[in-house]
Amino acid sequence: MAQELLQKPKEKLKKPSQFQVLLLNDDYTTMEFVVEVLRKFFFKSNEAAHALMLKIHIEGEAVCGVYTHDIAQTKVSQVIDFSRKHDQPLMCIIREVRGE
Ligand code: TYC
Repeated sequence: MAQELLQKPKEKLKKPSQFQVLLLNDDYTTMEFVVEVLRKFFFKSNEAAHALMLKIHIEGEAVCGVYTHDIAQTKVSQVIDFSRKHDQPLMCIIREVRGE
């Protein structure tokens, strides 16, 4: 048998890359709507959603969750679809977590 077949495979399993999902501040989306989005798509409590909404309002953005790429991208689509259906300009983006 060829030597390579006798060797154990090198167990180099990489952790899947992680992606932050962020909401961005704007001047038009209502605070109530952002709280609803944080509860509905990121499963935040009412208090946590309110605190996070205020952080975004003051600082311009905040991380709402961290996921693998497919799930992060799905969150972005869900939030943007839901927002446009309700005539809100809310923006949601993903950002890769670096250096893991
Ligand atoms: N700045 C918005 C307002 O004053 C509220 C807001 C918060 C909008 C967070 C977007 O991601 C956001 N109505």
